[in-house]
Amino acid sequence: MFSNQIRYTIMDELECAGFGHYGGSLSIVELLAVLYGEVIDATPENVNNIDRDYVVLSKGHSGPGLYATLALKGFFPMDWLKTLNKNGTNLPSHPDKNLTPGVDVTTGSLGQGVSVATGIAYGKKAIHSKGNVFAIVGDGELNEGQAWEAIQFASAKKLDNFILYIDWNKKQNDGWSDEVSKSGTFEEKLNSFGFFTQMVDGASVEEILSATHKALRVHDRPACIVLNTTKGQGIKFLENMENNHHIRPDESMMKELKKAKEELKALLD
Ligand SMILES: Cc1ncc(C[n+]2csc(CCOP(=O)(O)OP(=O)(O)O)c2C)c(N)n1
Ligand SMILES: [Mg+2]
Repeated sequence: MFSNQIRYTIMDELECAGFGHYGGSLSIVELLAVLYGEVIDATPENVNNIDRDYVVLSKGHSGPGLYATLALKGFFPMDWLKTLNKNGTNLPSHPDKNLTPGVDVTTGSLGQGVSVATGIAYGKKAIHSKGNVFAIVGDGELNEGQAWEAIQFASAKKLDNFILYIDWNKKQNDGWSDEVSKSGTFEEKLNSFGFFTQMVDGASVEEILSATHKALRVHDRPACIVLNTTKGQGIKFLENMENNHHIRPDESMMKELKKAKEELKALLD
């Protein structure tokens, strides 16, 4: 399964780097598998085609997840993953469109990616270009007011070529999202902002795929899919860890992570 390959590759890449954003990279694995495995038409060959689909990873700290996916899809050599976040790398911890083939938008400053994504969707409409824009935003990231300005804009302009995925993993970098800032229910909220909104199990490739197909059939408004996920998804040891946002594993932690990686490897063979 593509999701297992992505998850294994993330674990390998971060092990090599010695530290990184495990939690938020792992919670979007199933989504990345659906987008790059089943839905979007972006390939290394059609990067210059304006009619292609765009993906904006607004929660840019999950770059290792995107890199694993792009490498597996042949956008750049798998070897590059060993250079994650090292001096001179093409894979900085947060995506940079000028450095990494397949990265559509430079992100990392939270909140901004949603604005850029709606701008691309609006631009596509203006020049009658085909293709859709898929944006991935974090639940903590939605504390940023700028994201809501973009959401209102998408609704006003009826951007039905825009799909927003909210990675509702309930945590941000320094605690539970609801304890940092009360967001309310994303599903109700996005509905009230004029989006066609669905909520799915974010660990289910089937549910994400079917919701995405449904969203693509909506032709009068933008769509939102709230992904009910777990931070550190798919690696029990990490799911159970309180602070799993950015980890620099000590020796005993590394042992656990290596064990989890080997278990994933068995699923690939
Ligand atoms: C504008 C801005 N403020 C603060 C940060 C630091 N920061 C990095 S990740 C993060 C938490 C993000 O939480 P969430 O969006 O829920 O991401 P996930 O749980 O998916 O990792 C913060 C505050 C940032 N990158 N950009
Ligand atoms: Mg979160």
